[in-house]
Amino acid sequence: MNHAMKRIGKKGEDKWEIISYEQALDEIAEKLQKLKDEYGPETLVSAEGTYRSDHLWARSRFSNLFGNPSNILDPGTICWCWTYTVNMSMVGWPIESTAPPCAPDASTAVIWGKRPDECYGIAAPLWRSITASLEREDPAKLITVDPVCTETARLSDVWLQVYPGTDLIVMLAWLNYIIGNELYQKDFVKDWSNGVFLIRKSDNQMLRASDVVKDGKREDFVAWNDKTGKIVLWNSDEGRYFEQDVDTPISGDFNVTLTDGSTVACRTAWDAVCERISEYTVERASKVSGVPEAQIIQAAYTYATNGPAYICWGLGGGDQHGINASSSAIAKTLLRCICGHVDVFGGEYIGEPGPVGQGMEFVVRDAEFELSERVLPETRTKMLGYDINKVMSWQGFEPIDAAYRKMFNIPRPMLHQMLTTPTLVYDAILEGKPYPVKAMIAWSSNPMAWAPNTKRCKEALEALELLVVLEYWKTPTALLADYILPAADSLERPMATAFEDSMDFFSFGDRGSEPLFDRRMDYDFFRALGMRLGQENDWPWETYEQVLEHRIHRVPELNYQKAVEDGVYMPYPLHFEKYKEILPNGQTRGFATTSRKAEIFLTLYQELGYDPMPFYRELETPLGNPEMAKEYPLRCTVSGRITPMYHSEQRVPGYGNRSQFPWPITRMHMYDAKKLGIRSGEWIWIESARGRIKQKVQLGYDVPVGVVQVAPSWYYPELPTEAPWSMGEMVSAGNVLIDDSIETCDAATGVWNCRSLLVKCYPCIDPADRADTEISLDAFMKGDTYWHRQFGNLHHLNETYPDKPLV
Ligand SMILES: Nc1nc2c(c(=O)[nH]1)N[C@H]1C(S)=C(S)[C@@H](COP(=O)(O)OP(=O)(O)OC[C@H]3O[C@@H](n4cnc5c(=O)[nH]c(N)nc54)[C@H](O)[C@@H]3O)O[C@H]1N2
Ligand SMILES: Nc1nc2c(c(=O)[nH]1)N[C@H]1C(S)=C(S)[C@@H](COP(=O)(O)OP(=O)(O)OC[C@H]3O[C@@H](n4cnc5c(=O)[nH]c(N)nc54)[C@H](O)[C@@H]3O)O[C@H]1N2
Ligand SMILES: [Mo]
Repeated sequence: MNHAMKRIGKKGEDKWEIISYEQALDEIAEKLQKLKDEYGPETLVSAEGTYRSDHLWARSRFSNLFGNPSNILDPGTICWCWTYTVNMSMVGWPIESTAPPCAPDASTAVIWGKRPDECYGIAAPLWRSITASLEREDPAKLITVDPVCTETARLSDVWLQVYPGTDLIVMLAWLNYIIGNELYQKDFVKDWSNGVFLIRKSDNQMLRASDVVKDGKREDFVAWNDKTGKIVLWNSDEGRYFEQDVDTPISGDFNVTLTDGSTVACRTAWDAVCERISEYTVERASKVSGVPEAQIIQAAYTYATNGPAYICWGLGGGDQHGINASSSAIAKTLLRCICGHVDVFGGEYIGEPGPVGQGMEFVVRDAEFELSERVLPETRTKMLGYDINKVMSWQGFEPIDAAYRKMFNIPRPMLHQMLTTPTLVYDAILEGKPYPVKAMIAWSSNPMAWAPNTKRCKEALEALELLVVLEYWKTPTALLADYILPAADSLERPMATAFEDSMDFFSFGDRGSEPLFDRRMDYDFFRALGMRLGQENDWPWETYEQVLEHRIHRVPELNYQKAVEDGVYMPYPLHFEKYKEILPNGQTRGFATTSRKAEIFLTLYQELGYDPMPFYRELETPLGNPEMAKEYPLRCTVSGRITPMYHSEQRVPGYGNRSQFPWPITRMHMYDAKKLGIRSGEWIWIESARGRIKQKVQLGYDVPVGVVQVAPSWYYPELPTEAPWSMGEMVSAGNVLIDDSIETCDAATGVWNCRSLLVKCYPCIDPADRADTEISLDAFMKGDTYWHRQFGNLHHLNETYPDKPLV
């Protein structure tokens, strides 16, 4: 896409008029204003993709100033942004990093549902860190958890070949083994976690200081002090107990008198966690996950005892596990905390925007640009999903933001906490529930390829009154647009990023060239639109170079040239155990959470009405859905990154990438294929209760029997754009198979399930029609073969050509 285009035909008909970018902006602004006047600013949804640029804050800024409650349709709901959020509430930092800074120095690397060599490629920091750790004199132990035999699985000391979607029960079994065998760090639990706080035995409610003393605060907590044989109160604001001489047990039953004089039976939060975990024995996990008990034990033992370890962030490790998602993120960080791997050299690094409590001489963070504080309380409650997936709405954001501001003096980034699960966006567009959504700006996003239930996604996109798409290519999503605007690419723009405020270092870069043709940066689009919609005072930076200058203005040692030439700005070396630091104000730093402790018992979840401890449920599996499994017997995971494909990108023929991966590939075990009459390399149908698609099958022994792995994100740019071809948008798209019903999404976060579905598979060509079907001698002699029958079928030709009988 090199020019702005306006639709002149019917939606999807692919008829356009080329107009100037300015005209497009004028018209879009006018239409948006009209829709805003009629339906309110909440009628707009922004659809975005995974990290394509550092311009996400500009979308937040535009949307906040527009008066939108943050209606964002974003794959971050199943990709990192939600674990970012869960981890913020547990340890005050998105500890599950895309590239763990300590990976080269780790003693144990856990690659949980991640394909690091394919995702980002072998030249990228993550893969290099892993290989560096394996090539040390004291090589790291490598643990891989993946249903597929990946490259890391092959290199691993232990490979847990789980059934897709059963990871959580394995995590819980690790915890069970580690706690049961006392392999955890008691000191950390006692001194740095909220495990010592008291909860009511009857309903697990965390006791608050306001429950036990008259002028006690709700934000403060209650522990038992063995030194006095009485309760002691925890001052969350200052990160200390209100008394000096304190020794808090991590375990025990206590009777506590409340302000109303009644007595309540209590226990420590840690005891409740241990009780919960005791349900998940290694034996139980082994049966559910298909992983031998000995392997689960070996992995858990190694993780807990072999020194500093990290668990790599990966989509198979819970990100796309529907109702088990929250619990998976919680279980992983519980493991990190109790095994003492948090913020230690070689373990899980906790970053910071800049030195805490020592002024603001750090690079301006994304969150400072977003203006989240400008969104009014009455606007916030209108967010789609506000009361449904509360952790990913303002309800989860506000307490995390408060704790973050307190520690770091700046807001917590709202890109990407405030996201709406697609189902709720479809509902709003198609059913007007809870209010009509009429407009969407899709930038760096092809929801027709990424969002669940592709058919419903299409219905929703078609029903919009205004769809604006900012793109490089004419995608299936762009085909449904009213306006397509050409986007400038990464070489045509400068950049400054700490990866959505998740790192403490910054990456900078200059542009390689000015944008060609009429292409503009996404930032330019949001700014220009904002300028037309009454936001003139809030976009002072005309160019992105000026944005970058502003980013670095607080750091004396940086200027534009230096920043872009150095490429990386690391204010100081990695440093560890920061939670133990004494701050300039004399307080112990702790964690940037509401209690300043590591929240292994999630008070945020409890406050919002969710379970504060992890628990396992079956996803769509033969065990969970035995009836469905009769019709759809195979387990399916729609997953697996491959280089050089990037989501739905790199499929346009003629650039050298498509030739490497011409077709979407489904992996299947030999044994299943033999039973099903499926042969390697042929097209097969993959059908779920939602619909069916076709892909080419690759047979082998690298997936377990009974499991198929289907490739996501496929469409065919080479097919005609007009209906009914529509670039083959539904032919092989993995997400046609996916269930988007809200009950199958994680209640707290809206995460949907792409990794454990029930499907059936069958060849696209009826085996009877195969030209090379095997013929037995016996059948041949009897004249009972495919060939004989086909021959018989030719008799009608005799009638067609009576003069020349053929048969
Ligand atoms: N080349 C390339 N690189 C990319 C991308 C791309 O599209 N192409 N996308 C980028 C983005 S946005 C992301 S989020 C990352 C994602 O990168 P990854 O997290 O590596 O994503 P996947 O390869 O989809 O899944 C990882 C692994 O999970 C396994 N798996 C599938 N189901 C399960 C399960 O239920 N349990 C377990 N334990 N494992 C399972 C798969 O076999 C696969 O090996 O990659 C980024 N990098
Ligand atoms: N079943 C299943 N579904 C999945 C996944 C899975 O593993 N399984 N993975 C999920 C994950 S983790 C993710 S992140 C999503 C991926 O979802 P997305 O990141 O939205 O990926 P695409 O669908 O390829 O759409 C991205 C579009 O952005 C365009 N683009 C690239 N760079 C820019 C830019 O700088 N500006 C603009 N304006 N446009 C740009 C590209 O041309 C492309 O068409 O898919 C999710 N969906
Ligand atoms: Mo992603």
